[in-house]
Amino acid sequence: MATSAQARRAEVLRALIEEHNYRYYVLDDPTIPDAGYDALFRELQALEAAHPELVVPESPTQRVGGAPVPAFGTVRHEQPMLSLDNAFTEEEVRAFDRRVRERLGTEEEVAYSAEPKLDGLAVSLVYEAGRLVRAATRGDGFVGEDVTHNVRTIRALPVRLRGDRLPDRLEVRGEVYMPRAGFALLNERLAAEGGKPFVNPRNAAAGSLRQLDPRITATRPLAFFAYGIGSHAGGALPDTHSETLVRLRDWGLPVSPDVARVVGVEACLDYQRRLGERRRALPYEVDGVVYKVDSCAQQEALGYVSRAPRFAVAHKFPAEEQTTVVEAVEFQVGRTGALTPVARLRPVFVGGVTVSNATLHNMDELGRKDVRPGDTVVIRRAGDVIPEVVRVLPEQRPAGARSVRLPDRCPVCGSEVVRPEGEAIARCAGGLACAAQRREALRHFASRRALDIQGLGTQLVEQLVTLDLVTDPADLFALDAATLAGLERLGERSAAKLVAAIAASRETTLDRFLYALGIPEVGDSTARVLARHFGSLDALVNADEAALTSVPDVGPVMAGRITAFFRQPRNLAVIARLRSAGVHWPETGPAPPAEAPAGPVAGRSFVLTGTLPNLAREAARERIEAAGGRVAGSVSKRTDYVVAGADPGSKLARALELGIAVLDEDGLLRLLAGDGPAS
Ligand code: D41
Repeated sequence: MATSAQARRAEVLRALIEEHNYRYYVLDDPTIPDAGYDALFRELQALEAAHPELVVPESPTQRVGGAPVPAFGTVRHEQPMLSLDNAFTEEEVRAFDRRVRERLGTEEEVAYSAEPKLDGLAVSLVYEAGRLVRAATRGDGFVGEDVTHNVRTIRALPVRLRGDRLPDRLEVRGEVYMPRAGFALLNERLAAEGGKPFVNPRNAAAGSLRQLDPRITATRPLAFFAYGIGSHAGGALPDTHSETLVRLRDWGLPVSPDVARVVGVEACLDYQRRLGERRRALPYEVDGVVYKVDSCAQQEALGYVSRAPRFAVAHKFPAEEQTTVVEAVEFQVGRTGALTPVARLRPVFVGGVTVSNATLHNMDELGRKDVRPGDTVVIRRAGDVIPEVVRVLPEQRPAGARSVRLPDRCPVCGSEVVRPEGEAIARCAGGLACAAQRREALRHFASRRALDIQGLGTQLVEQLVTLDLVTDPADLFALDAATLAGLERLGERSAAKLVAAIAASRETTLDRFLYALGIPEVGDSTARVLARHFGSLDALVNADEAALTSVPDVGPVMAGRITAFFRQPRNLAVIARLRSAGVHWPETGPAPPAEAPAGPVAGRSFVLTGTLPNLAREAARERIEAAGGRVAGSVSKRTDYVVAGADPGSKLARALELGIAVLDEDGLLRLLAGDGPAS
């Protein structure tokens, strides 16, 4: 038997852990490092293991999930869970607001609570005397499934409410969702285990919540935001919805930090536009915003139509996924000759624009997705990310649809196409004899992070290459205004401006110049590292593989690419011509032996991928460097941390493959603040 001191200690530990959970999940303001939290948790676990009678259902240790259930029970909601009317345009929202004011008989502007509309699963949670006793899915609005055993594993959700003025019985409504970062990690894990990935965070949340085995749910990164109260008994509630949300937060329930009280319909629309701009950087998926009349008295006066309240409306963002038909699959040739399969689509409106092409990345991806001309496919365009084919709808495949083969010859120049054994990427062997490669090399050379030649856009490059005015980047510096003014869509003024921009680009920096050369594998981060390390172009050109691999974050593959590039006489000739055309940069000479970096992440190597919710890429880099770390362009065994935001790329997959620690923005900031590794 546990002593009474041990029982008291268990209760203290539970309270401490709950307090830290609240600070972490609800206030987003943790006060102890993860290691301190873990120590408390382990102490409680040990105590409970030694004295099983101390275990209570609401103990934080019970979040790992109990025994599987044979089937879901059903739950009849005390108050039906209503649905929301949708508005797709600003006009529809203004019409909603007019109807509200007519019914309320007021000319005055109405106050609304504006909230992100999370793309998850609506649930109802019943708390009795502050304890979670029942959790149910929305179901058909009247009867849902009993998912109490699974909801208990969601760490963001209190199993015990805190604070005072608690009603005897409280039914909380909210959305269970999966944050994007967790979704990406889950899919990577499922793929590594040979499982089937989920198509989007919503499906992942639904699939995870509807598990018969709560031990599986416990491993899924589910989260929760409360958006209202269904019914309650005992105790008074606030008079407005926005105050209700504050009350829910005080009771320990997570509420979206992005809710706002706004007055009048134009402020609603403003809110929607602003959230729309942040949409892609939010840590969770939203499919719109919800406006709710803020005053509870006004809500009641407005009442309901059939199954939706008259006091609320969902203003949807344009859908990010749509289906359409693949009309053809063609191959595009890139800067390094890589052949990229591209689906030509029947035009479709998705993510706010009309899309008629989507990349299929490479042959492996094409094979995996098995996209064939004639197929009906799901297209996704999130934010300003390039549209992609998510998947084929196999049941809609027409009979006789033929799979796509890699062409033997480059579709642009007719040169041979080679695909080294085991590589995903097939390349045109034509080099600069291929107009597509010339065009892409020029575009890259002029791009923002390279020599940043303003006004040298895609169409202009296309003309310069087609008319054979420019073969390689060095030819750009021989162009004169008279020649340029003869081109389509380029007047004399723009021609003169472009000549000036080309001239101005002569003065550059070594890292920009290196990046502009388009050495395979060398992105802007690597170019920066190389420039700093070698200090002069000649030192880099003469470096052997051993000298290169001694540079932090340069591995043998990259070193091989770099030496191969500088062995090519054609590349050296282009460099020589660029220099004699006047392209120059300050040469600093070899970097002094680096001072031992100082700071919380001294000497640690980071790779950034995806869009972070708040920090721009440059800002993240500056903070990492200020804390003594460095940022590399690619993931290798020597990478210490990968920082992943929304829509991470292959770098995240590689990090997981290599077992490298992955951080989100929060984790990064905590690490930089010296809070110890948040893994
Ligand atoms: O974020 C959401 N998905 C959300 C859903 C929200 N923020 N508020 C909501 N409010 C309601 C009312 C006004 C009817 C209580 C909702 C939903 N309903 C809802 N979710 C699924 C069906 C209805």
